[in-house]
Amino acid sequence: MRIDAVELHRVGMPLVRPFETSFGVQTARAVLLVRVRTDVGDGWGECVAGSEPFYSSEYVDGAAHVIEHYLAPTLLRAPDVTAASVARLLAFVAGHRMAKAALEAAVLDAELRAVGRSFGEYFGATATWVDCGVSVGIAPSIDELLAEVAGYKRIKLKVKPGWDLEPVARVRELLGRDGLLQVDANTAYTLADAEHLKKLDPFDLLLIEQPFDEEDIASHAALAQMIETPVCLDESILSAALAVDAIERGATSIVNIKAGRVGGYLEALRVHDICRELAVPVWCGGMLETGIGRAANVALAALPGFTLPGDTSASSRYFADDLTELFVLGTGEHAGQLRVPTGPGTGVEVDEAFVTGRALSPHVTLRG
Ligand code: SMG
Ligand code: MG
Repeated sequence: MRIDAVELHRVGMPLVRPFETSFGVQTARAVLLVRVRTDVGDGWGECVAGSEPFYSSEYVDGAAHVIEHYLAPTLLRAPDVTAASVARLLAFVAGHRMAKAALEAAVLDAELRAVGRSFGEYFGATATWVDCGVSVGIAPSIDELLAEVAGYKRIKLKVKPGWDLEPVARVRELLGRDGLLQVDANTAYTLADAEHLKKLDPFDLLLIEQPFDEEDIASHAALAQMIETPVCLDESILSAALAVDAIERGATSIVNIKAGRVGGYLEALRVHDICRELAVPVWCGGMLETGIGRAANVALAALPGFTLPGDTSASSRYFADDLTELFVLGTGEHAGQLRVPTGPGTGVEVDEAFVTGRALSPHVTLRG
């Protein structure tokens, strides 16, 4: 296809409750969306970068800048673009995976809408519903935390030094032995904390996610030797090649897959495929996506290697309203699950009036 224009939209999405992680408290998302206008139709992609470079080095202003000045001009100049060619066309820019992923997703959305195929079908989804977990931020008190954790297939608690053993013990007590429980430290510890982290072993956690620095594969491998709780990398896994390296070094025995973090859904599929070959379970991470990113994540989570519930919560977990239809948990036999969209592209429709009404700044249109 030929890309005629790339639009950048910034939309303010207030959160229904503050979301606290080891790196700070978030009360709203300033979402960067890209729309590609092509000769076969339009497509939308969501950039998962945060407003500030705390989860990773990428952030919204940086992503918008690199798209405007480097990535979009390249796609606009290319005579023929497909989702499968986007990564190669943009490889001359180092890093900036979340920015690249947003463009690739928009191109894929346009491409699939034009032929009436869904993301799920294109990805090779095998499930029609996916199990959902919920990520629970650091809470002001344990009682407030306990009030939050109902209705999902598994609970993930955000932890940091000073907020770990006690909340984990209390939530384990509430869930009982069979409840699926895991923790995410977002790099808040160092290997010097290994003895302390070993005290999590009796709580029978599914995994501990990213206790140490993004670059520190060696310490994760060392920790995995010292504790019973499986170590799962998130921030460190920036590509399929890095996933293989971390697995082979014993630094991760379960992998969190986030398309934005690895540069797009196509690389996410490669992470899934290689992990499946290596018999390493994967699960779908979340970045507080709007319906655009959530739809694509749910489709990804429907692949056969996603054997653990993902951070694919209902929209209402984060937002009172959304720029697409809301994702609502199923009931009865589908309690704690979300249905995989089957409509063309992401399968959700973007409400343009919502995007305009919540715009944080006038949108930018780039043309070839
Ligand atoms: O989308 O449910 C979600 C968020 C899940 O905890 C979540 N994401 O490190 O896994 C993670 C965090 C990153 C986002 S924090 C701003
Ligand atoms: Mg994480």
